[in-house]
Amino acid sequence: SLLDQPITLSNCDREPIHIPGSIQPYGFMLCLDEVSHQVVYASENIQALLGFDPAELTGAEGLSRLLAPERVAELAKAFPTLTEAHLLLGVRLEPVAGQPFYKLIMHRYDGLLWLEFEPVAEQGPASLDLPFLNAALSQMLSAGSVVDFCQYAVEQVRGITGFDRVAIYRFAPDESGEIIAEACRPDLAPWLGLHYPASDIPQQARAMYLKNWLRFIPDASYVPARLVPLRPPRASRPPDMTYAVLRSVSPIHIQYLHNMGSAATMTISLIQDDKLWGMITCHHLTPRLVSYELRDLCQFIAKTFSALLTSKEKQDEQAYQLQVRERQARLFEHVSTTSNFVEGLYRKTPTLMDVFDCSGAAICFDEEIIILGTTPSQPQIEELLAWLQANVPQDIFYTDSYASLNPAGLALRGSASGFIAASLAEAPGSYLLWFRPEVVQTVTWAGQNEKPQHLEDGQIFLSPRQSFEAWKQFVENTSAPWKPLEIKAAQEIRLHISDVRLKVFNELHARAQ
Ligand code: BLA
Repeated sequence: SLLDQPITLSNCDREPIHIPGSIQPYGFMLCLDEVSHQVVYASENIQALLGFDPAELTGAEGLSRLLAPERVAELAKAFPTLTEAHLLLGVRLEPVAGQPFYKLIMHRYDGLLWLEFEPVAEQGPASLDLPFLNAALSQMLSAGSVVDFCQYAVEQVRGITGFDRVAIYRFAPDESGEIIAEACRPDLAPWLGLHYPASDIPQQARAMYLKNWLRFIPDASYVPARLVPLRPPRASRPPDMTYAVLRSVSPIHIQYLHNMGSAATMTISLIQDDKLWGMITCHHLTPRLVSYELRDLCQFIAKTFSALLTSKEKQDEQAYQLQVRERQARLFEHVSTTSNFVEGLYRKTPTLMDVFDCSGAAICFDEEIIILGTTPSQPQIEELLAWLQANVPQDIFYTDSYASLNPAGLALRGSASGFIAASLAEAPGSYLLWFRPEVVQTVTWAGQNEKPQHLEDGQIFLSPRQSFEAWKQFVENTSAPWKPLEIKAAQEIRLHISDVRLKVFNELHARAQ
């Protein structure tokens, strides 16, 4: 099997996590043939939990070993209605006295009826709390920005579940992620703002999380219980646990959780336009059993979040657009009220670099270079101007990876891995420049300051540090991408300056005549 081989960043995507053939043993599992309703698989921990051999569940009367006859009849009625969606029932097991109360979570998938039995958690209310949901929804609707929206969601989920830490992890287009909101115990070091590389969550896991919104690991130090075939199964591979609650988690991820110091986690997908936008991730320092009902409530919050997300992102975009327009208008006012347009661009705030997000800007006009914020050095800017003149015919040019176009860009990663250049009309060699540094240098990577480690057998030690090194190579010399509205703003500034210069020129010309 794959796990007998050393795990590397490149074979991680191939671990078949949907068919582990084992479960987390805090509950137990039966799989019934969807046609004959006979028990095909049973988890081996039935022996330990209930005190009898799972083989006793074979035969037509199999379920009667577990449940009272009325209950078996009730289940049989529900079987035809099952789909991939979970159906939840409370059950008391028969005939052994002193059994804990179990919940039965059922679904249909892969030609099987899945019966998962989960012991009832002691803590927490079990029923739907409508006033809570109403208040939670009102709060989410009222959020004026994506960040507030995320903050409300993590506080709600922490309020419901009591996890030590609840965070929202948002994916970037390159599938790396950032913690953008967090609610945690005050004595824990915050993760807010930390970035994690894409390889921490491999592709097949991302695909599964689009189908199954919530994953729960109440005790990460569990020993998996095998799912044992009680009669010859139809498929030659273990059954597909994509929708199973008790699915045993990848041992690689379990190792990762140990290294992270997490004893229990719950993770819920946040999905936008059929893509994974992010995750609500909950961590606890000690094992923690959260009831199915409360997990369901959290899933409801995550689905509501997902449904509202696009409108919140639009709000952010509109607020940014408004801010850019307003600053641009004030910049134009400075330019119009100063005799020299160059001075209008930098003497008063907002300056040229304040209109949209950038780390530095330069006004290169008439052999003179005026710099604002963090920029390359004067000679480096001169070299850049020469490159632009020789290679770029467009009035507006932008890149988020200058080094991929010109090796000279390798020297500019701290200030200008990306830039926008607007040539000034009727002034060859004159440009306005906006700069952005390399992303790698502007974000904080989880585990960045840890030493990379290898296990003795050559396997990688699963800490964020290891995959950080791999990730870095992909994104070196790249800045954050320029937004269309930023490029448009640069274009408008260019045109405005052209207008102002033309007007001044015409006035001078008229006076001269
Ligand atoms: C899964 N890795 C995951 C999941 C998360 C992370 C959230 C999903 C777990 C779930 O839904 O229950 C990573 N968790 C994080 C990160 C944070 C967090 C970044 O809380 C930040 C705060 N993991 C590695 C490497 C490999 C790897 C290098 O770091 C492979 C070589 C594998 N991660 C891996 C696998 C899974 C996973 C296989 C799937 C686990 C499963 O569902 O079975």
